[in-house]
Amino acid sequence: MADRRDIERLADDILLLIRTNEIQSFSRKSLAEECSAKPSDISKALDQIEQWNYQIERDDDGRTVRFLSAPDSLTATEISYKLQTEVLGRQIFSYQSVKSTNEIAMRMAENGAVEGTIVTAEEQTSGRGRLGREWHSPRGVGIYLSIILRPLFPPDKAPGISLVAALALADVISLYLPNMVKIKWPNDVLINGRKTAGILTELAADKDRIEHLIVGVGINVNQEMNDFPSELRPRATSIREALRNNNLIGDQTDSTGDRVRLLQQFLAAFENEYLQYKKTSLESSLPRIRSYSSLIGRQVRLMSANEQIEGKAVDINLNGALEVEIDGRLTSFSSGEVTVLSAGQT
Ligand code: BT5
Repeated sequence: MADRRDIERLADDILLLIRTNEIQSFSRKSLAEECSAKPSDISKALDQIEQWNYQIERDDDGRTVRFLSAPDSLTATEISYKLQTEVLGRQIFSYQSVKSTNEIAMRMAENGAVEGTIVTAEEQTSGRGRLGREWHSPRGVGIYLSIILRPLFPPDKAPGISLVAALALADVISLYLPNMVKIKWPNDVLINGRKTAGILTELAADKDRIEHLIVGVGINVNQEMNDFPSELRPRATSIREALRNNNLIGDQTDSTGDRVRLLQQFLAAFENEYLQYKKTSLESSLPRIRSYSSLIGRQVRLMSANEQIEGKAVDINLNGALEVEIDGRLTSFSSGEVTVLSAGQT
């Protein structure tokens, strides 16, 4: 008699078989043969597949089976299916509810997890932003992802990674919402001026060597406005809201943002940017980062660890620092919190 783990493994095998041959119906007999299993276990495995919220077509007497659709769940099976990356997602750990995926990834990295390991969750109860702030992470509607990297470059090159991740994200979101996406240096992605995604890069390093680097990415995908706490509503949005506000979907669509696909697209885009960044820093990506920038050319107030300045943001340099003209002199900042002072975006 097969135990639960055996049934789950069989369900995985069947799933792979029927979804890679989506147009085909399979008889239970052929599934049993293909998977070297007993027909009675096939029924249990099909029940399991349905419990995982996959849609399958089982004819009346349950003799034939066909794959219909996968749930929009951030499971390792879904994320890895047809994932087009070499490194990112080599190991995938998917959770239902965690305090913070960055916290888990940091612990895994300390215990030797390989570069490219990713951690995802359907919900975070203490999602982290920068400087002790919170990332609102309601269940099932967003992407909460942490990526473990082990680059050989020196620690002072780490801050640029947030920008590179923001660039990958801006490119991917722009596939759905062309010309509406901006990057607010150093780590925010905005749609029509509202924050849609944030990046938190955390680092374990000594003076000249990075031990590991955790890139944490939170993306608002399917949130309705009511899903945001009231204080965030004026400043936040989700991809779904933006699509609807721009008449790119109807009100009735119930599953607009395919989170799995978006996550896979982001991982592929970020992998390319990361490999490029390791080779040439921001050299090749800077023109695109500049063109997405919501700050360049604007009068800004910047708060960094020990000062507050006002000036005109004129550029982002090769290290990813923001160059601000203050009383006719250029100063560059590698981190900080920026408010736009001139009319328009915040
Ligand atoms: C960030 O910080 O934007 C980085 C967010 C990183 C979140 C990811 S989720 C996966 C991984 N695991 C974690 O624990 N964290 C990472 P910061 O720039 O400090 O922005 C935080 C501010 O954004 C908050 O103080 C709010 O004002 C606002 N905010 C919080 N949740 C938001 C949301 N869901 N959408 C838009 N804005 C939000």
